Amino acid sequence: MSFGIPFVPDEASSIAGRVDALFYALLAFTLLLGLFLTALVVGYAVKYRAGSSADRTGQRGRSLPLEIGWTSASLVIAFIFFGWGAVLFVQRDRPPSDALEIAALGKQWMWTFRHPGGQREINELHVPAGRPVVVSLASQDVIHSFYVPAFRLKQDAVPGRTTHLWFTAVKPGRYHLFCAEYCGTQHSEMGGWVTVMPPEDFAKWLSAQGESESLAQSGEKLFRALGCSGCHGPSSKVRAPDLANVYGRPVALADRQTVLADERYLRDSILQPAKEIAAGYEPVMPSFDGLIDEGELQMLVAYLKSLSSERSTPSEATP
Ligand code: HEC
Ligand SMILES: [Cu+2]
Repeated sequence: MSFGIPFVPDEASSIAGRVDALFYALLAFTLLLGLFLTALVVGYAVKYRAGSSADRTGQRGRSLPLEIGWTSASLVIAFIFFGWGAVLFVQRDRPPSDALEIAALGKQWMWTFRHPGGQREINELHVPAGRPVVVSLASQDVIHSFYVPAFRLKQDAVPGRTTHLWFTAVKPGRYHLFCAEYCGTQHSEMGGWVTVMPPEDFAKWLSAQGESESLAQSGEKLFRALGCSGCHGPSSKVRAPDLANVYGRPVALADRQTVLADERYLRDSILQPAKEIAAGYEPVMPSFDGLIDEGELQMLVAYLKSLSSERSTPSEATP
């Protein structure tokens, strides 16, 4: 639905057409309303111009049906647009569980990406067409925003948490990637390209990147290097929870609450262990805040996720 207008970017993701449909519907509606109101303004200006014989006594009074009519019509129209937008919002917020997971890290002033197989890219992201991809976004410093106009998608990368953006690219090509949040002096240079390839070409590209350690494998090495395994490993002297299968499960906390062990829980357990203590354990785990960077945190979380059978892990989902 680009109407052949050149300044509109390609519709390169499965959601782009739907975003545009809503945008153009809103545009058309506002235009019609604007024209209608302009017509009224001009019409009345002519009718009540100085010297005209129009009735100015105001005796015709109000029309109740008319007032109720236009008020409820506006309400209905507002709710239609609200519902339409809400449905799209929910769709763009729920990645399918079989999506290819790519870890993205924003830092002043570049985007770095890591594929499930460990392949790294900087300011370039290669993805297959026709397959859902979820980009998990973290920031090393300030707020950045991952923005691909051709996908009609934008998501902030916020320090201290992981956010997600998912898409199914539908059209092979090369599309601009931007940082859409002012993030310092070289903000305007923070960007690059997303290259969408037919699945066969993508598979070839991926294998041409050479053998590399997967994200989860890097995480496993860190898990040993940082001494996590000293407490969480099988031969540990400290009583610490077994982390196999922790991801995706409900965890009972010492304060009798229960939380789902999602990505948020894993990262908080590592950076702020005192915040949520697993029931039945002593709060002896040290915080790793400041000792590891965001990239290392992504690796650790990928490793912990790979220990879980609750969900197919990104590395298993690689073609
Ligand atoms: C000094 C021992 C010790 C070290 C080192 C340690 N942990 Fe822990 N960890 C614990 C204990 C004890 C708990 C349970 C109490 C709590 O929730 O804080 C725990 C809890 C956790 C949890 C929550 C588990 C659950 O079942 O809810 C995660 C995830 C975790 N640790 C990951 C790590 C990672 C990753 C590292 C290394 C970067 C690490 N731990 C290093 C002792 C340790
Ligand atoms: Cu930025």
